[in-house]
Amino acid sequence: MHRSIEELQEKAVEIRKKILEISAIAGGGHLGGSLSMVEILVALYYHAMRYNPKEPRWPQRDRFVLSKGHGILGLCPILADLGFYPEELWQDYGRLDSAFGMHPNMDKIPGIDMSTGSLGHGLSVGVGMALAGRLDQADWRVFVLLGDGELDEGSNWEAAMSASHFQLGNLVAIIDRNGLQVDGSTEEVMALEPLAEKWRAFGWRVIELDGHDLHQLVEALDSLPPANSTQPTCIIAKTVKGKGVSFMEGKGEWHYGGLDEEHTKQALEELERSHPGRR
Ligand SMILES: Cc1ncc(C[n+]2csc(CCOP(=O)(O)OP(=O)(O)O)c2C)c(N)n1
Repeated sequence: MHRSIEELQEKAVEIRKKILEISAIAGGGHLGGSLSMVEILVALYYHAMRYNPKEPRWPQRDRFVLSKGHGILGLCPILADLGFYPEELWQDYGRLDSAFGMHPNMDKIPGIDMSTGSLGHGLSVGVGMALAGRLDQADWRVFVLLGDGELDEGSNWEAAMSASHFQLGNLVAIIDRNGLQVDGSTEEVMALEPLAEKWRAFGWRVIELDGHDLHQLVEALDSLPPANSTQPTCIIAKTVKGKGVSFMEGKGEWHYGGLDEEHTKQALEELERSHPGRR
């Protein structure tokens, strides 16, 4: 189903509201980094990716690895909205033995291709999936969403090197470049810049864009070379941690947190006002 940019923008607002609602069930969650990646996920799931909610392991689907697994709050409302599972499933979010822990579990949640949470592994898994797709001469792609702080893990760079060595044009890494990690700014903790040059030096095709601009995201995803091409793509999406909630935006302390009633009300009102049709 084709959706207009305005419809995608509406979706992004809806998903942000759900993130706040679900986090309230457990009294908190990784809000900052879930809010920063909403448009990236919306562009992937409501525009670019191929999947079948009735058959979550459909062999011809595009694969998605949320390498920054702590962002589960952003992903779970999308999978429910698309019909992978009923919303009720997340009512015990964050409780012991629940399907919805603080990170995605592929054995418990339909639509999750890889259990993640321990940072630094998703891209290596993505390389393996892309190699398997290549062996099968399949036309599906593998999308891996990474945090920028996550790039401090050296395994990412081994994976980046092998992806270009094996000419995996069916692999797309997207970096949620919000500039913050748990303990401060990425540039203070372990400087990443010049980030685009690093990925180019590792043999990747690189696109830099505004990760909240759905026009740019859609255009970049539409411009991907075919899965049987030979160069992996890295999309560096510049974002704002805590995007959409004024008192969280750009604030490292909202990496993980919970909202009291008053702040929940304020945040939901702000999001309500930000609906594209109501601006
Ligand atoms: C191997 C590992 N070390 C530490 C953590 C704890 N941790 C969770 S989120 C996070 C910061 C990640 O920063 P970034 O990738 O920039 O995520 P974002 O800002 O997008 O939330 C850390 C260190 C973890 N999940 N895995």
